This record gives sequence, C-alpha cells and structure tokens, in this order.
Amino acid sequence: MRVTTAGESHGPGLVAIVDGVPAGLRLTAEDINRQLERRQGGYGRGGRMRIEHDEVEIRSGVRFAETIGSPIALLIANRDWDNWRETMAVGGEPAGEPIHVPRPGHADFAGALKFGRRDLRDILERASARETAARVAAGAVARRLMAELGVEIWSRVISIGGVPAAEDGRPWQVLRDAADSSDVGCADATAAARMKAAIDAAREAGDSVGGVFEVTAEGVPPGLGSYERWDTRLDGKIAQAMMSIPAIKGVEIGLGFRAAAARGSQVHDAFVPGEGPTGVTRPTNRAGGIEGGITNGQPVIARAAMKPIPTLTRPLESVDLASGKPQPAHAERSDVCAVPAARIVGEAMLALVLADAVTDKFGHDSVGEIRRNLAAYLDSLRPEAKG
Ligand code: EPS
Repeated sequence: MRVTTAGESHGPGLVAIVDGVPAGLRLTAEDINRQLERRQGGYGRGGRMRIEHDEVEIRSGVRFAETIGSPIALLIANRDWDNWRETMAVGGEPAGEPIHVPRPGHADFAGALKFGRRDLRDILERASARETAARVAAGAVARRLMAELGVEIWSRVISIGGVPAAEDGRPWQVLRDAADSSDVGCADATAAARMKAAIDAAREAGDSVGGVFEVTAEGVPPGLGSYERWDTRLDGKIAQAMMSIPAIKGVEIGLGFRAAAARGSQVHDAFVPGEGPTGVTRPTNRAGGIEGGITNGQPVIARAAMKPIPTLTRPLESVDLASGKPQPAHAERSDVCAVPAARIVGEAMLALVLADAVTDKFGHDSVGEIRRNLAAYLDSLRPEAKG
C-alpha cells in the first residue's frame, strides 16, 4: 500500500492517493472524517483550527461504500483558502509580502538552500504540518483494513513540556478511552491538568512546548516484516514513518532507549507455555511486539518525541536572508503545542506501515483473500500443525 500526498498549507486543499488497497473493504467518508476530527482537536492549537473543519471527499476507488481495488483519491478542502487566494495564486504576478527571515528549527532555511527559493513562503507552505491531515485521511483507509483483521490502533500522550504521565497499569481499552476524552490526549487526568498549565505558561511567554506520545497496535498477527534485508525490518519502517511526522526528533520501539541502561534479564521477554495459536505466551512486552524486525504476536508499541514548535511569538534571533542583517525570526499565527494532534498522525502512520506489511504477506487483491490467507497462516502455527 502506497500513499502520495500533495497540497500546500494555504493552497486550495490537500490530496492523498492511496494505492494497493484491496477490494471489498467497507469504507465511508465518515470513517475518514472521524479521524480528521480527532487530529484537529487538542489543547494548544492556534487560531487556524477554528477556521478549518476538515472533511474528506472520496473521488475514486470506492463504490457503494466498498473499495473496488483501484487507487483511492481523497480530497480535503482548505477552508482558509479564501484568505489566501492572492498570496497563493497559481497564476498572475507575485502578491503579498515575501518572507526572508527564517525561523530557527523550521524547514525555512534548509529548504531555501535546497530549492533555491528566495521567498520562504515557497518552503513553509509544503513543509507545514498541515500536510498531516492528508496522511490521517490515508491512514484511516489503512485503519479500516486493520480493523477488519482484528487489529486496533490507539495512542496516548506520555509527556508535554517535561510533565510526565504516571505509569499506568489499567487495561488498554480504559487507557484508550481516557486518552480520547482528554483534550491533551493523556490518560492520566492529574498530569493532563499540569500539561495544560505548561502549555498556558509557554503561550504567555511567547514560547512553545513539545512532548512524547505512544502508539500501540493491538491484535497484530505474528510474522509481519523480515530480517531478510535491512530495509524489510518492520521496526525500521515504523521508525521512518514516525520520524517523518514534522517535528519528531526521536522514536523508540518497546523499551527503546530505556533498554540500553538495563541488563538483558530485565529487558527480554521470557516465554511460558500458554493459549493461542503458537502455544506460548509472554508475560511482558518490553520488545514492543517486534523481535528480529518481525512482529511476534504481541502488541506493537512505538513512542515518538516531538520538539517544540519553531514558530515563536517571541522569536529567536535570525538573519534577513535578502539584506544579510540580523532580525528576529518571522513570527506568525501558529500552535503552541501540537503533541495531542501528532499522536493521531502517529496512529495513521502505524496503520499505513502495518497495512502495507499485511498486504505484503497475505495478498493485495481482496479482503476475503487476505482473511483466508491470514486464517490459514495462524492455523499453521499451532504446534500440532507443524508435526
Ligand atoms: C503550521 C502552522 C499553523 C497550523 C498548521 C501547521 O497554520 P497557520 O500558519 O495557517 O496558522 O495551524 O496546522 C494545520 C493547519 C493543521 O491542519 O494541522 C505549520 O507551520 O506547520
């Protein structure tokens, strides 16, 4: 399954083309809109989110609420477009003030060097995290396929602005529901209140904050991914997918960096005889569901660290690239914290990676074929089937 997106933050809209989606998948615009709405929520977003109310238009690949095996084209209009028609016009003469002062931490400077553009708007329009709306739309398609196979993907915020959520042993469904009803996406209500205070304090100081979110896929079949070639390892693919979300600077699978300081006996997950198709279970899941680049039948767990947003209302020092003179960085309307939104993008990216791996192993053509192949594979794992 492959996804291409197109569109600028203040252009007429965003487009996603999802190809490799099997036929026979139930899919409606509501399935996608539900995820788009989740991404738009979150404490710490700026004024833009009061303008946008993202809704998808499915332009191809679906007939009578079922996929037919052809590429699926998704369109999300930018409601803010009316305010940008002249600045972002496809034809005519340049309008609006060009931007020449790059924001430290943003793509502005490196992008201008790479593409040879003088007006930094040419860079920031596509580098903007607005693009993640298209990914969430595409991810909602992958998520529908995973749900058909019994895989559920959920997430929670682990920290914001240095405020951590408490360790929490409650069942995952309880954590999921608590995170989904929190406006910072955090299952720990006490920590969530402190996170909001950290966001408020940053806003008042003209500053921004980052944080960490965790995404989990429950019910993942074993055998996805491979160690056969370096680029087939599933943990590597998940790391790339998470790292590609704007502002992500670190990714962990399972214990991640915490594993480096512990002994092997405290890190690896023992085997014990148990129920289920393989006849063994694991009392712990520190590996995050992946060993040797392959899913092992445990939940897949990834964490991502997001840096604070680079647009600051009290900006850092910068240089006007046209005049060479020092000048505070360009400041404009922005979010103070986008970690609660980023967790929803993380869910979409994990869904896309898993759907790609599932179709790789169990077939691309129809959901029925994938279901039959998956059932036969799981059946073949039983100890008595191997004899
Ligand atoms: C973003 C800046 C803000 C965010 C935007 C990402 O937009 P604007 O500059 O228009 O105020 O609101 O995020 C979205 C529009 C979105 O849908 O997530 C940026 O510079 O990355």
